[in-house]
Amino acid sequence: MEFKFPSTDLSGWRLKVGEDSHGQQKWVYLRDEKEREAWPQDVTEKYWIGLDTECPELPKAKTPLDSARNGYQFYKQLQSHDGHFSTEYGGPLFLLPGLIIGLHVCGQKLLPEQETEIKRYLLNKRRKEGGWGLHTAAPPTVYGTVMNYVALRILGMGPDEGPMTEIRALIHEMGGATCIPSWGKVWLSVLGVYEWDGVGSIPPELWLLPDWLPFAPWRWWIHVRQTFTPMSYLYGTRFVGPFTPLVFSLRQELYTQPYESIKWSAQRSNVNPIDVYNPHHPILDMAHGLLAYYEACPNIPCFSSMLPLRKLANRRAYQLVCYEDENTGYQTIGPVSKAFNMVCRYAKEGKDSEAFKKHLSRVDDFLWLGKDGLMMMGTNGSQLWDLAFMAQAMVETNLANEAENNESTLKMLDWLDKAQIRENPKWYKENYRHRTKGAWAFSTPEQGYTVSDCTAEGLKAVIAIQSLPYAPKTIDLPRMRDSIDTLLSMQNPSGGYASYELQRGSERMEYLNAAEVFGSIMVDYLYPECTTSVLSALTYFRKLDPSYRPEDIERTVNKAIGYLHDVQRPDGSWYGSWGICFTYATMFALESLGIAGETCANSERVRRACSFLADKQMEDGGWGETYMSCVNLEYAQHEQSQVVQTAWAVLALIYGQYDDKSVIERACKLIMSRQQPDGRWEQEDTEGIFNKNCAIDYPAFKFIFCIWALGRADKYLRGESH
Ligand code: LAN
Repeated sequence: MEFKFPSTDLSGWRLKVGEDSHGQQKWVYLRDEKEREAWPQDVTEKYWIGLDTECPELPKAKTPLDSARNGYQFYKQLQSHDGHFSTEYGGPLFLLPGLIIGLHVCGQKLLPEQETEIKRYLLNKRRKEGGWGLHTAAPPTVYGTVMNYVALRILGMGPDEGPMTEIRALIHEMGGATCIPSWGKVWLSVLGVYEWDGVGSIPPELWLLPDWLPFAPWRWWIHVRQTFTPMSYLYGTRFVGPFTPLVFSLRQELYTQPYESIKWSAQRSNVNPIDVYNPHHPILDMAHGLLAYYEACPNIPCFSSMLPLRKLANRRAYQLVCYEDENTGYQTIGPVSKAFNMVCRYAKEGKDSEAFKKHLSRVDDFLWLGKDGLMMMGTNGSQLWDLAFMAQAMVETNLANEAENNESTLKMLDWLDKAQIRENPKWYKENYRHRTKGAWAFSTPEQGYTVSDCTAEGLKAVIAIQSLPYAPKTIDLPRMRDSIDTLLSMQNPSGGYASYELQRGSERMEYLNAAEVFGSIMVDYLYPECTTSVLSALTYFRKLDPSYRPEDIERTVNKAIGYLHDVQRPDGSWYGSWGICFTYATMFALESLGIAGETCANSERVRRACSFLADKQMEDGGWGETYMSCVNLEYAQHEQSQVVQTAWAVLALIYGQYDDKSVIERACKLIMSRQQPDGRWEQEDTEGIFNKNCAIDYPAFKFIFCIWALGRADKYLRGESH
């Protein structure tokens, strides 16, 4: 029988915004025709699902500003009633399987329509080589292929249905699931298709260590410790879900030898080299070797006295899981900890507990229906991040002053107002959190994590909109000062800024990195992107309110500039860790240096950075870098120019006041030539990255940055500098 790709009736899907908390977005399926009629699909829904939006053709753009205006004319239709622009945030392929396994072991199922759309997504994202990689742009690995195969099986695909036989053959060809990376080993053990004995120790006892120890976990990067904590609880309690027929079947399907004959203790550091970005350091393997003795203690009668320690440690890890849940409205910091924490709460408190129910009620926040199906996003959205840039672009291009855009701009201010975090977290010191008062999070205030550059861009957006003659001063000075206090609290001694917190430990902590697929994750590193956003925000703020902490701001600004100078590469560029890559970071660097007064006219560094970019312009006038730049730390040329990177380069050159205007002119022509008659730009290659090795998409960037660059270029080419 021929295999039919699963799909639901796409006209039944709607996006609900702000139902449970500010900025929340979740897709719901209406089964009833009457309901559908009462709540018709809008442009936002049709656009993201890939249906015809029937948007009108706009007058052809003659100038870059016309083109920017058309771009916003289109993009404005994707603005929600609450003011933000709901956006897909996909790319990573290791997130959905965690959620699917997690729900399965807790005896839960998503709605049938959600399941169908997830299957469609996974099958659409399968690579021509036959499996899945770490993210949609990468070739297959054991991690991606095994985890997504398991997800499809849990979702009801038969072992030989459609492409499953072929996928299984690939898994066997790659050595079977024994050599899956460590996070995969953990999920498979939770499901009962791997043995905990095959997982390197994840000791919750680390949470009993005194805080002064240089490797104590509170010093780790927040994402790593919030993932480690629930993992260590599940490991410490050796949690395994129910032994269903599916579990027994998967035990047969995933391996190249009978399950019972596998020597599990030999698998702890067995990882297929095609998966490895960051090999284990010998110190980690040594620690695991020693810990193996400790883990064996309960089996040796005279050592069972160790058990109380494990019990105490499990209790401590569980307490931290609860703190995190309560601090974030049960969303947790991100999608990995979301699924792990949910399983912990189920394991300890059961399916009828309040906590577990609250977890379930916050699953949909992470799911997004795109044109290829339903995915799990990198976060519960990128609400603040997209909106903050769009707001600044609107003001800097003057589009915000055009009457037809006033309302939309004010809605953005309203969103920002409600999105600022007003207090520190409930479990602040108890959960080793950084302050949040006055901050903005990457997504929503409920998720509630301060990010240095999100706070900075949020503040810049507020300052920009509130400078408009028609805008109210909704966010008053005391509230801005709160966010300045947060920003000032986040600078590291070298002048640089990390992402969520101060850098709390030595970069040598990387010796303990057990996640073979990611690099540079163990502590919060310093990033030019984060530093530049803060630098720009402080510079704008002190013009607005020169009386507030002037010496502190002055010192912080100077140190930030010093840091940026220090990390500029000899070729003039900056390395980007969150966007691709040198083009991205160089844009941020030149923006903030420009605001602080450094341009081509007075700075050799800025001239060097501009020449770096100008040299990379392609024949057709565009720029294009692939995510391999981030992986290999070396500029990797894309075969095709990309509108987003072209826009970044244009902005960078304008910030640096580069004097060869023909370079900018050609770039604008390219961006304009790619604009569709209704004002949109089509999606091109992925724009973002994290942990050196995992690409992540920022589909709103093609609107935001093209509009921003074209609008600014229009002025620049006409000789106005601002
Ligand atoms: C993000 C997305 C936004 C990003 C920027 C604001 C762009 C950056 O400048 C600071 C760091 C931050 C907030 C960031 C950190 C890591 C995230 C949360 C992500 C890349 C989105 C997904 C990723 C998260 C770690 C994914 C889950 C995977 C694990 C390895 C736990």
